[in-house]
Amino acid sequence: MSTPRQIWPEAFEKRYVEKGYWQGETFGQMLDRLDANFGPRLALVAGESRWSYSELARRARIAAEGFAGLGLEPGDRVLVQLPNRAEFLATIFGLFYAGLVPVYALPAHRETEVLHLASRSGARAYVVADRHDGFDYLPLARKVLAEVDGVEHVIVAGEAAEFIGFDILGDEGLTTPVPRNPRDVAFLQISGGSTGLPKLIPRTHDDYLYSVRGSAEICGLSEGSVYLCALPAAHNFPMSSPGYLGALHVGGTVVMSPNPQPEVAFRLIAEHGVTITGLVPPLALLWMQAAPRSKHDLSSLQVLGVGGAKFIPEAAAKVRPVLGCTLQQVFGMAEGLVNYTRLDDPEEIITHTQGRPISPDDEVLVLDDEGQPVPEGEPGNLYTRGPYTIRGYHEEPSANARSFTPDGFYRTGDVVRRLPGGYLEVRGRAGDHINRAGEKISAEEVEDHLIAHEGVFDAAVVALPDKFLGEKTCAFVVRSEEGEVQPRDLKAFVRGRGIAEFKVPDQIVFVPEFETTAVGKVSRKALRAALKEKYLEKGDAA
Ligand code: OOB
Repeated sequence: MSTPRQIWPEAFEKRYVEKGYWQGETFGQMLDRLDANFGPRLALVAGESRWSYSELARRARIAAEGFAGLGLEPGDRVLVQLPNRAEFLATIFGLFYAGLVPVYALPAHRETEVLHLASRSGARAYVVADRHDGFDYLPLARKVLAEVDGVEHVIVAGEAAEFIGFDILGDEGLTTPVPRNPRDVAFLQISGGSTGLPKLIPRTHDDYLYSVRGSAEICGLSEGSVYLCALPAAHNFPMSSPGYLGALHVGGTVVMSPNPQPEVAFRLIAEHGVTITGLVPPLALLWMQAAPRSKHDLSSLQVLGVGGAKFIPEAAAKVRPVLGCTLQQVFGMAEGLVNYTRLDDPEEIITHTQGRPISPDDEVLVLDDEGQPVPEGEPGNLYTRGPYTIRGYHEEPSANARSFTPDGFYRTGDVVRRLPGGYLEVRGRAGDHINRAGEKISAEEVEDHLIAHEGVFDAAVVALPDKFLGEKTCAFVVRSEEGEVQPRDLKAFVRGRGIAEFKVPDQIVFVPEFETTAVGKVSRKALRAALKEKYLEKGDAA
């Protein structure tokens, strides 16, 4: 298993350093800086825990000592699957401090994704919670340990059973961070790409911390900011747009919400004077529905970031009247590029666009299908490269050939219009994934699970419009001969394959056959498009 790397051509590196984007700080050094600058200030509120910056640093240094004591070496990968709890921050900063590389899994991931991420990243350890959301992770941990070569240690937040508990991890704590090159990969994020299982996105200390600083500034963060982490902390959005890292960078406070539901989040907003948070569109809609009836005082909230999927202008226009705060649209991707509407933009821009890039050196191209630039205002395919956008996934030669141009632009798969001032409006997507409430689901991955059922001859998975989720998954299924399989059997079967619940198809439609052309099978892409069109034409997709 090769060590993840991320390399920009020398001329680009030079420019990014000269312009002050890459400042040569590692995450380990960042922790020391935060401790020195903000020691007694409140860094984190999570459940019963209230940690100052010094306390966060102390916990992270102890965890770092523990990780190092397990024999993990600088650069080793550690799979982290933790919900929004205090241990999340102690773990990731502990790993950084020990020179280790977190690989971020979502709490919703199950066996299939976790085994894949552990083996693909070459992880040597797995940090996981005992239970969350009614799911017991310990049997999964046993499986990872037994089945993934290379994973030697499991560290558990909560009841550790036979595994290593947080309480016995370290003792005194490391006193200085294990040195890393700021150009080294700091962590691996996962992509929500359109083919197969998630790909690994290597982000460096230099590139990522630039996006954190840039985001903190654009989002108006200061020492008085209180950021509510409502989405799963492993996501790029709550991590750095501006996220908990942005809030910590400026000496603000992070409040962890165990889930993003209004009844939980509103109480935290009122109790801790939350000033800013980030949500995917369906949750923003839910909050707007719940706010007028809520007994909690939400008046501290100044900024609501909404992103991950398209927020329609009609909904966007309601944010200020209903929640009394400024909407900030966020169009980002774990691969890099993040766009924001600016807080002082005219209302029209805030409600109708998905913002403009963080950096003057974010290069954005909008091209037609032949690779030619389209005129401003016309829709086209978005390509980008820049000081915090990766040049390739970890160990994915064929995906890299598809997803990156020879001169290093990332093909985002998004169709956008570029408007005056460099603002982007997201129009749709060329790629074949489903964006279900901000969760990206690969059609191919779900099809593979369906086809594994003996009652299924073939399956094609498409996105159907959904008022609340934005998109929902619909699987068109051709039964095998004499097959009797029913939708609920198929859903149970797919769930039983150990995948994240959000990937289980929302709807299953049986069709007698898939049309094929004279030359044989049509491309999956064309097939999905044809099935969807036919289904929507019938008008019963509501
Ligand atoms: C965020 O990151 P990912 O990696 O889960 O997904 C990226 C994709 C984009 O390529 C685009 O297709 C879609 O999600 N997307 C949006 C959007 N924000 C993301 N589509 C329409 N409107 C938006 N505002 O989703 C992510 C990462 C950082 C910050 C925010 C979101």
